[in-house]
Amino acid sequence: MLRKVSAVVLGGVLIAATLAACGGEGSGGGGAASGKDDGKIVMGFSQVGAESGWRTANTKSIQESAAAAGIELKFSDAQQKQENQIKAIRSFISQKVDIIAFSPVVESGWDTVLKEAKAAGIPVILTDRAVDSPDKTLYKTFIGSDFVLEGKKAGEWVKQEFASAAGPVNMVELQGNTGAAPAIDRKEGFESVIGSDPKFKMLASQPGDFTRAKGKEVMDAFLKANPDIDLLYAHNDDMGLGAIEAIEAAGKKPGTDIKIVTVDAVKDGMQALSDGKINFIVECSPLLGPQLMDLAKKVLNGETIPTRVLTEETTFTQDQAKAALPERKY
Ligand code: GYE
Repeated sequence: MLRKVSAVVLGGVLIAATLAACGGEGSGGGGAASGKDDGKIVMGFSQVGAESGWRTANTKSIQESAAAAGIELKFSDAQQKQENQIKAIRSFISQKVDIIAFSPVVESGWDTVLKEAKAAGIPVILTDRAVDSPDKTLYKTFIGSDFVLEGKKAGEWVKQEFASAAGPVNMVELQGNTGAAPAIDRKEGFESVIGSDPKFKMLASQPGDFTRAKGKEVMDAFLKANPDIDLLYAHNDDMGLGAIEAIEAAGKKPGTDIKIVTVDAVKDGMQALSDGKINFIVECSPLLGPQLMDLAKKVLNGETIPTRVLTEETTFTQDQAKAALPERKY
């Protein structure tokens, strides 16, 4: 690991002076004497889980780019539980890693553990998903997509697609896991475009936890309760793919009888789009690893970095998916 004192000094002259005066704050504060200085950055990363194709690609991106950047990665899979993420972060703090990065499974409830990291002088980078902590000094930056914009793009497509329909357009929505930034924001973005038009009716909207299995189960229930669904908006490809199975099992044609718009554009989603079973996908890139490693190095070098780093993304129609599939990396 890096010598703790260098990270602390770079964090601010005042903090360094305070630590020196307290003799390095006992066991929790690190200090010049702790950890051998082999110049290698150690990053603790707490991942949400392995709920979707997006997440698998994201994990691969982070692991590969850590190796390429010469950063030692301590990787922990939280299996979609916030308590596991908090445990992992506490363990990273006690192992005195140089930097912590994580993708918060839900938005709320992080202040205490983030304060603990700050008190230990360990910088934190949020990747992929945001937290709702009012104290922005608890993390250095947030790198990831604009989920509200993604929801808006999905809504714009729906508006266009049904522009000449007399209405009502009966819609159902599969949300991501409750309380997650992409679930909250993708819903909000979509509603901001569609909500004002009385032609569009949201018949049902429920969490499908970003997984294929839950997407299928919830869509199955939607179909049983609503015989006349025109459109499904799924917050990710995996839930859309699960829903396709439910739609086919109900004897309907996905992409034709029920139009489908999803978010992510992972390979399986793009395949279904090019096969005509999905109608439109809003891209959300999971390839955050290289930027994360770059930012981590800059933070530890004391460089100023932007507090928000946005990912660039596009959208795909069925024809565009056909063209993009051969080159698709995830
Ligand atoms: O869209 C979904 C995953 O946080 C952007 O999480 C991510 C989302 C992604 O499970 O597939």
